Amino acid sequence: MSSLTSNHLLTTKEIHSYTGNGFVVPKFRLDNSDLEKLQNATLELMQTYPHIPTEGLVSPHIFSAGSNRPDIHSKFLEICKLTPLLDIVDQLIGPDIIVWGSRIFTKAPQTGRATPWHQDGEYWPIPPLATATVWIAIDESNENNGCLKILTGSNRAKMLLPHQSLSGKGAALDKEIKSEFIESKHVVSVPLEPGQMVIFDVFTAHGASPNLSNQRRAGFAIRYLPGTSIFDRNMKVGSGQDDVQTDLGQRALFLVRGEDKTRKNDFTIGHDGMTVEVI
Ligand SMILES: O=C(O)CCC(=O)C(=O)O
Repeated sequence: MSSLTSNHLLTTKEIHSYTGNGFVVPKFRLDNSDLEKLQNATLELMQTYPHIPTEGLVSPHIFSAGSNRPDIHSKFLEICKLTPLLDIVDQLIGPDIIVWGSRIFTKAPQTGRATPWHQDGEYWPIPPLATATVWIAIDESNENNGCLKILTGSNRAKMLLPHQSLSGKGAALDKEIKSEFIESKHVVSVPLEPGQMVIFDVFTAHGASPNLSNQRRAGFAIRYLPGTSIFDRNMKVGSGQDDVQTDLGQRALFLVRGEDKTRKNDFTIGHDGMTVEVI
């Protein structure tokens, strides 16, 4: 833990909300300067890579081939490494923390697509399956512009629900949980103000409605892996989406706190700016 005051830390009740309901909205939020940094970096990212659909800005914290703007990428990495964020993540997944991914999820006004119900674990090559996602609101995110929705308690069994393919249907993700597993009485919406965040587990089912409003809805999701899990580049999972390209085999990992307890994670791959994924 850092030597800051502990005001930003989760209470025991909030930690129980994460383990029992699958998510928590901490009282900590980005201060104005970090929020502005995130908002400006997002704008610059979109202006620098206008050919990438804004829903597909994957891992902007990594400086990769084709990029001539390391300064933008380092701003995202700085957000990933904020001490209060790491302190909170430490409370949820332990003191050994690896950033293995991030993504900007933007829903443009009126055209932003729904996010199909899914569990992230369905897509990720991580044994044992673990990750806490910190999803930070860049814009205000509410019922009208497609805030995140969560199926409370879906994390508890630590099992993946049956997903079906959406391939070729033009959906924002290429798999969704079969609808009979989404009981509306367990669905909660998570509206957030800019700079606020929701943290959810790798087994937590979530989705979002389309953005039919005139207000953009963008969020920055950071993926934190405990040092007791392996990011396995040989595992064949992932997305078959054609409008979002990712190469998990070349993904750069960043040890941001503690140590890699598995001693099997490779922190050299993808750090040379020569990878072809991401942006
Ligand atoms: O922002 C969204 O609509 C989806 C976010 C999401 O699926 C994720 O962060 O895993």
